[in-house]
Amino acid sequence: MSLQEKLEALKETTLLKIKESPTMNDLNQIRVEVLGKKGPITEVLRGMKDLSAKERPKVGSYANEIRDILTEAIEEAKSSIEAANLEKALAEESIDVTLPGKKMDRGTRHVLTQIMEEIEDIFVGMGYQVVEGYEVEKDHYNFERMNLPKDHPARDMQDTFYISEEVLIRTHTSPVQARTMETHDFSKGPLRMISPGKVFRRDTDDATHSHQFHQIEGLVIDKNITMGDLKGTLEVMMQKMFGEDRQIRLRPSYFPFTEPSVEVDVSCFKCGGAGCNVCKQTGWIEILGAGMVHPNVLEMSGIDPTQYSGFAFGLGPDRVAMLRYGVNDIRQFYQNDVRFIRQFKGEQ
Ligand code: FA5
Repeated sequence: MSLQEKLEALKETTLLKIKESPTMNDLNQIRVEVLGKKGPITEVLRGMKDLSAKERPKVGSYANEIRDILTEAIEEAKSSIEAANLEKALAEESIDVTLPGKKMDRGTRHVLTQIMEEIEDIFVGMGYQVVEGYEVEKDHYNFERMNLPKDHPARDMQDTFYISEEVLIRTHTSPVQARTMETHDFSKGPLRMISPGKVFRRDTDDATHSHQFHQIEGLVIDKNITMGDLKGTLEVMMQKMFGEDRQIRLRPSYFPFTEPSVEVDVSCFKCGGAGCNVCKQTGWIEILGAGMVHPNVLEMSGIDPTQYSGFAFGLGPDRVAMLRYGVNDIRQFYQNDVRFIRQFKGEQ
């Protein structure tokens, strides 16, 4: 068999093998065996020196041609294996967009945050500013500036966590009043503020008391502010919170920082006044404390009580939430049991 015939046969058998090779490995093996340094084509090219001058270019170019044909055939076979692999992967990883999606659990704001934001919105709508104070507060602002000097018996109404003799964690949001009053510039208009926040008392935890709870304080100071303004403001608030036909009533009470002081009741939102379990058969629900700011409090904040007057009120959003949702134990708000919390979806 001539060299040319040998090369021709090699081409045919190799092309056949390439065709039948199912994997990249098989193809690589053929490349090494046939086209590699120890392969038959290299051998032919090496043996060229023994050929006659006439035969040499013919065999040489034929061997090169066959090497090119086989190299190309191997590359082509590799490409089609790669394409098939890609095709297979795409088919396996394809996404069925018609399958139902995985439901992501979304958190909600805590029910107390929801109530506080609702109350804030009502007052912001009436032109109040929202002021946040300090949870760690000075005795001076928490008590003294609220007309409760040291040893005043009414300090017993708010059993206090003291950090030092002069520093405590606030027992109510009223110190924010004192701080805001001393900096307010009345030449720019009346003072209308609310201050929502956390407060702390050494109360023994039970169904209606928590040692940590929330308050929202309200304060308005201007010339000629009267009890009528207080009553009208609270009436609007209660109607927005508990329904358009709510009424309120004021009962005399005592707070050292207001004079006169009142307890405010709202007509029962459940029975409308007839008597039920929510209002303990009275038709009325006690909802907050309020009054006209005591002249001493104004004076201590640098406001002339002969020129200015004001009203203040303080309510407990925890108790409001309990009433509205029929929660019978305040401690549930603080236990963070998701089965409880999830019931209050609010706005998402
Ligand atoms: C005050 O703290 C006054 N600073 C409110 C005030 C402000 C009156 C301005 C007049 C003018 P009182 O101690 O009553 O008042 O608390 C107000 C509200 O906080 C109560 O009506 C109640 O809703 C809530 N509250 C009081 N103690 C607790 C407690 N341990 N757990 C939950 N809520 C409480």
